[in-house]
Amino acid sequence: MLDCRELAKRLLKAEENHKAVSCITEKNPEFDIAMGYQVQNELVQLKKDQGHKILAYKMGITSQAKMKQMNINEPIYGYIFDYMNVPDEGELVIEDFIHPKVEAEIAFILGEDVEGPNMTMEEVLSKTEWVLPALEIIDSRYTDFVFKLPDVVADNTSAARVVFGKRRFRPNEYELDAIGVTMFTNGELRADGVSAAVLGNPANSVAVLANMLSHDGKGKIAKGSIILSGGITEAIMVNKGDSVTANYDGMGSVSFQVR
Ligand code: OOG
Ligand code: MG
Repeated sequence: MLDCRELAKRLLKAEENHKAVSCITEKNPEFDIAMGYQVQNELVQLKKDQGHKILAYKMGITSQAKMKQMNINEPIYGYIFDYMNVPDEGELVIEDFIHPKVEAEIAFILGEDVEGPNMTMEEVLSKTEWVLPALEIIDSRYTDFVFKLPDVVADNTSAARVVFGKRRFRPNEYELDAIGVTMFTNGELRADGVSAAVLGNPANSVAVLANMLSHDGKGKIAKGSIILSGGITEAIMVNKGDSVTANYDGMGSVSFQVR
C-alpha cells in the first residue's frame, strides 16, 4: 500500500530543498489519477499546516500546445498558494527553483459562485467579475520535468509562482477566445498563441474545473475566487538573468526578472 502522506512529504521536501525526486509511477505503476489527487490533498494540507493559504485554483494541460509538450491529453487541477505570488515587474531568485518554466495564461475572478456538475462556459462568463493576464511559473518536482499524469497531479500540477497583471478587465469587454499572446525572454520571441487554444475559450476551462471539483466532492468555486485557466502556449524554460515579458492583445503586458 502506498502511503499518500509520505509521498506528499517527499514532494514538499523536494520543493523546499529545490531538489528533484523520481516520479511515483516509476516504481509504482499502479499509482493512478485518483491516488494522485489523494497525494495532492495531503500536500495541500501540509502547506496549510505550515500556515500557507490558497490564493487561486489552477487548471493545467488545457491547450494543445501543453498537451503536446507534456505528452498528456487530460486537464488537471491544482492550487496556487499565497507564498507563490510575485508582483508584476517583480523578481524571481533562480536558486528557489529546480528547473522553472513560464507560461502565459488568462485568470478569472468570480463575481458569483460557480458550481458543477453541469457548469457551462456561458454561465461562467455571466458569473465572472474580472479577467486579467497572468504568467504562471511551473517547476516540476520530478527529475528532468518528466512524469505521467498521476505524478503531476500529486505534485500539485507543478505550481510554483504566479505573476498577475496590474490591470483587470470586464469579461464582456473582450472576445475571450481571441486574445493573442506573445512571450519574450530578453526581447526574443519565444512563444505565441491565441486564447482559444485553451479548450476553445478559457471560460470553458473554468467550467471544466467546476465540474471536476463537483465530481470529486470538493464543492463549488466560491464568489471572489481566482482561477488560472491554463497555459495558452507551451512553457518556456527560464534562466538566471532572464527578463520575461508577455504581451496580451488589449490587456497590456506582464513581466518579471530572474536573478
Ligand atoms: C503541469 C502544469 C500544467 C498548464 O497551464 O497547462 C499547467 C506541467 O506542465 O508541468 O500549469
Ligand atoms: Mg499553468
